Amino acid sequence: MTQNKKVLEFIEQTKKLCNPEKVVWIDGSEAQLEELRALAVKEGILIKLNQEKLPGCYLHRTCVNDVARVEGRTFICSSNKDDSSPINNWMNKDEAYKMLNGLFEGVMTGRTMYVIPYSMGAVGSKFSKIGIELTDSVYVVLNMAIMTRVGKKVIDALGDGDFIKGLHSYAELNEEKRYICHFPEDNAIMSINSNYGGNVLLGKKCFALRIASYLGKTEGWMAEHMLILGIENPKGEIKYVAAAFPSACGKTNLAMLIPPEIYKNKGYKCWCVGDDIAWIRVGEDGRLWAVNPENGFFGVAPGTNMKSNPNALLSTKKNTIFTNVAYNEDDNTVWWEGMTKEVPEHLIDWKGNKFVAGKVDENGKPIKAAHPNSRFTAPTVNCPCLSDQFEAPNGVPLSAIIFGGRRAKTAPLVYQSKDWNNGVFVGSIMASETTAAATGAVGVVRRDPMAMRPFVGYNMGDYFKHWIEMGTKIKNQPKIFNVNWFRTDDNGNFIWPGFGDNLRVLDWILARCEGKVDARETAIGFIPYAKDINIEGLDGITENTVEDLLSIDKDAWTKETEGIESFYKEIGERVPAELHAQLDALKKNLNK
Ligand code: GTP
Ligand code: SPV
Ligand code: MN
Repeated sequence: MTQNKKVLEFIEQTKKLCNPEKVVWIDGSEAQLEELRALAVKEGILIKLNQEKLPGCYLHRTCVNDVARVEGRTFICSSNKDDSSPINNWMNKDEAYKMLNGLFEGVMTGRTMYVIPYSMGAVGSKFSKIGIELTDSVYVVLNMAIMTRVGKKVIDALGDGDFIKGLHSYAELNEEKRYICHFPEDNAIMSINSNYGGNVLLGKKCFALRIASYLGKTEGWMAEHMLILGIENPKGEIKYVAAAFPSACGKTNLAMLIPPEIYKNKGYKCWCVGDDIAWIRVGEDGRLWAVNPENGFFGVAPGTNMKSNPNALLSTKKNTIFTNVAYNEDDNTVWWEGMTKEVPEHLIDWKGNKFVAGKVDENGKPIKAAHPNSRFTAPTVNCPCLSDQFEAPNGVPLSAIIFGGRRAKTAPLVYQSKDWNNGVFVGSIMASETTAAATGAVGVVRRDPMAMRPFVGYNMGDYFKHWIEMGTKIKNQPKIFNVNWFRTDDNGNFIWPGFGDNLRVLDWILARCEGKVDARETAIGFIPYAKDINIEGLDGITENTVEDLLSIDKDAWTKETEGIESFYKEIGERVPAELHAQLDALKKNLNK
């Protein structure tokens, strides 16, 4: 398929190491993919779903110990320990290669090794980058074929150029020997003993964030864990925003937002450019321009329904792979918690057992039919609100950057930073309650700067520095905001309705960008006047509720500054002086 010496050598070396029975090139043709789907069904890897209701759709169940990203077993491997920071895992690169080469030795014996040439970004665009993933997993091949552009056209575009090497084997799915390793100095990724999402679809978090963030630092651009959304006003003008929320904190939902009635009636429309990753560059006009390097959505299934996110649900109606959702025996379809009010009568849960509604586990917690981190892999073309700029080679210009997380109390519904460096500070102090997207405890508040804690490919202090430096290169800087859809009342219920109604907050954000609305300056930044958040047509929300959602608890924020201080300390001495100065200023302002 290619004369590219580096590609051929990579394949030869891997063949020697892993000893596959045969090597199959993925050419990207529908015929080949259809053959692989049939093979996966035959081998019990996929279940073919009702082809009338869900044409081209399949269900996959992972091993029960392999249901999310494993941050504890994810490593940046390089020559210098300082290339990473204490909040991420680092391994000496030579030791990592030695250990991994041991684990990969002969691992594909009797198996097929697939060669997946893939492009992150539209094939041939000058901002796109190419990777080759070698894997023994048909599941990975079929997911990569949705999430990225794959096949011959990519190899042709590569010519004799360079690429990111990716090697994956599900090996024995042994969690004790599971490693997701990144070699930024060598443009290489090695992943073993998992067969789940972000651990193994190497184009996504491994390449498009960890390796790409490192490339971005070296080359002067940014790879971010951000959705990209276009908001069209009644005059037909479209403004774009990018937003970074930690995993399972609402990116896909915001990216596919449907305007509330009163906005729809006025003529507002929203367009999805991306739901998870943004590659961002300074354009010739001095603005920031963002592209979504992916070609599919790997979205959280539970909670997705015709009310919360119809565009996501509609995106999964054809050519989609479902992972760890429940199986509906009655009509050979799928189900998950929050899809419909009524629980179908005959469900098989994500582990393959008969589901009994209301049954609890040994800790008294209700057993779920679908895993909380169950997902759909759906082609972007399925999305009813996909932006016509989705494949624009230069991407879309950003008016605003939005940070946000799950905070039950401290963070207000929305606030605006004072300037770029203050915005970088706001991103750096992001904190959020953990979710099921990664293994470990759920609901614990942890710092997750720019939603990149698990995804930055180098030292977090240097990453902050890169943000500060980018600011000096952007003539027309986007404004930077922070949002929190997740404040709760005394009973633990979310106060803000969220989802489509988040447009009401975006509306204020865009008005601020255009200098059309005043705001109140506070210690943490600019807060809206409650009257300026449009609550027309919202049940049970009054100006007082909004006032409450926007309130800032001085004591909580003072405590917050202590948390930030120790977090900066934990990252170490590379946290830039500019951010320490921002923290000092915040402390001073809170004491005023
Ligand atoms: P990753 O794919 O892991 O990066 O997640 P994500 O950031 O795309 O999160 P997603 O949009 O899938 O949402 C995750 C969960 O948050 C789902 O259960 C949603 O129902 C819930 N959620 C999203 N937006 C809102 C909101 O505005 N309000 C509330 N209360 N919940 C929301
Ligand atoms: C996330 O966890 O942020 C995801 C899912 O988008 S995964 O691809 O598994 O990283
Ligand atoms: Mn994500």
